[in-house]
Amino acid sequence: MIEDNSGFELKCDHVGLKRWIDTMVRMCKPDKLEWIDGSEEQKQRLVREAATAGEVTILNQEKLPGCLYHRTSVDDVARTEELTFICTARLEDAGPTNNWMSPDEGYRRAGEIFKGSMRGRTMYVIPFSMGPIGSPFSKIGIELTDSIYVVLNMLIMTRVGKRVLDHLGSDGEFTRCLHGTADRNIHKRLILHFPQDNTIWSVGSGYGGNVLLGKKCLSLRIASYIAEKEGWMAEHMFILGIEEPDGRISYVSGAFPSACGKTNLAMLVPPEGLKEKGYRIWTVSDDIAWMRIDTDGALWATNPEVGIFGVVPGTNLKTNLNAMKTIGKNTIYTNTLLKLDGTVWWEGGDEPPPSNGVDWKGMPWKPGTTDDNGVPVFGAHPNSRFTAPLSQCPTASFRLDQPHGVQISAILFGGRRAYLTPLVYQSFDWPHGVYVGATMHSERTAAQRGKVGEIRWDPMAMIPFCGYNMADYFGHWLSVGRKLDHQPSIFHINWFRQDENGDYLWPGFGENLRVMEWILSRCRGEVEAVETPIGYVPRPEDIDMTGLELPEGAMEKLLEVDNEAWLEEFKVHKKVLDKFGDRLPEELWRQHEKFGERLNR
Ligand code: SAT
Ligand code: MN
Repeated sequence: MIEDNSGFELKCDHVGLKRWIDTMVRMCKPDKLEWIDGSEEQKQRLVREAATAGEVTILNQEKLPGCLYHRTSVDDVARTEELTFICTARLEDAGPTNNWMSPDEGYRRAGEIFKGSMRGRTMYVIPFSMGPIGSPFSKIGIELTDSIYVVLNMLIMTRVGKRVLDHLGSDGEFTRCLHGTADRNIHKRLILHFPQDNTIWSVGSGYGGNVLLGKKCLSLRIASYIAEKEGWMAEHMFILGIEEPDGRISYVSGAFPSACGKTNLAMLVPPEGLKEKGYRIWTVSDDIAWMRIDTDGALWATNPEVGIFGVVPGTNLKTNLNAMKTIGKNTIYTNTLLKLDGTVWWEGGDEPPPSNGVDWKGMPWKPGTTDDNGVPVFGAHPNSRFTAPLSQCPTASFRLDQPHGVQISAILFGGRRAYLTPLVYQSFDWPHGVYVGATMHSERTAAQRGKVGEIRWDPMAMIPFCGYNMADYFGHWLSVGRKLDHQPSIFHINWFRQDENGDYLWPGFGENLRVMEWILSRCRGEVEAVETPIGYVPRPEDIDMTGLELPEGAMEKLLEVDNEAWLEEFKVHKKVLDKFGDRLPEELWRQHEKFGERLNR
């Protein structure tokens, strides 16, 4: 085994871990090995090295202290779902919504790309914990990577270093995460998950969602598989606390697809009109929730991460004041525009475009720049990202390190639908809520490669992230519901409904608190609602509109349930549920039938 002579070597007496590293070293053939201990000293050295190598740019330290800039390759700017596989022994264990490869083929194909790919490079060993170290919710991973950018991001996104290794001890369980940049070639890129081996292999990419293996790969794909076995839930959800003046805090979690506003909602600023009510918002998570049934029969949730990997474009003081306050220091910007003064700029921010800059592709850019076809060129990629410590967020919850998490009162499903789906509705009960989640559709965003705007079925916002057969995943949801003595109510929301002219009917952002208020009143049984075939919809007068004027008829339109249109959607539901054949839990067909009856009544 090659030695770590970086001066940061960690003492490790975990034989299984050492043996695995040894095998990976023999395959990838790095020149050096370096353990990441989590110290500031080591981080600073790595920043200097990455800057010298051109892997990151140190931004203007007066204006953006501790901030770095990075560009990915042009074809490596979002998750590549078509190159992401679940490698289980049997195809049916991955299910019809996942790309599948046999473990043998996966190890062989990726192994060929990994082979010798770290020659001349350093392999970093990152011991990380998803969740507070030692909490019953938490899991440990070890990521091997040849990218300093990955190391620097993992240091922000997860709990890293010696304390994790100490907790792991000499025989603790951990997820084996191997990442190699190789030559960042899309034709030699594979993101492979081996749930049965608790292993992840990612090669040929440098983009966040593909390479920060603690995030989607471990915390959702591998964790969802483990969670089903162990009886808990790993979900693509934000967690938000709403504190009322009497000090009572209610926590809500919600699953929206990538780039549909989880981050904005998780740190919302109460709108002017509701200021008097004295709400205070607490951000627990903006992307992932691990949830457990506790001995009190309620559902408790933690955020396995400690950082935010958020979409930059569109972020400004009005849309997300708290994000703006979070990303002014110690932040890594990826694929934004780089200004000549060493700061960054993006579309939809607060500042006017600079007269000159370098765009996300590394090309000179000025306002009005177009490509060969005359199409305007963005300065920042639409999926450009910031990586920032959640602790810097003014609304960061004081319970982030609570090993026990927070108790969830309501669960939200949501997405982008220009038509059809009302602003908010409540499911009749837990099994109906599971049906709502299992059949939800949303418009595609820039967070995944593919055609933006196209309507995509995305059950529980987990379609790209469920590590096993989704029929079994729905069954698991139903079973968790049966075990809960205190079931959270399940709602569906849509901030993106449009009028005939394509204008948004709802202002969104901070105003969404008005909808959250209704949701909490429903949870407490304080307010009546209108029963419709899809669920309970608010009476317009029950949404507090103090200080917010909507055009005449907009609220009615926002809450409208168009029976004809839902009958069409009902047919689509059948099509998606049919994909699972016999494996789909009977209960979902029962829900489907009941839905049909309600629509035809
Ligand atoms: O790219 S990530 O998967 O990390 C972010 C997202 O798409 O939700
Ligand atoms: Mn996400």
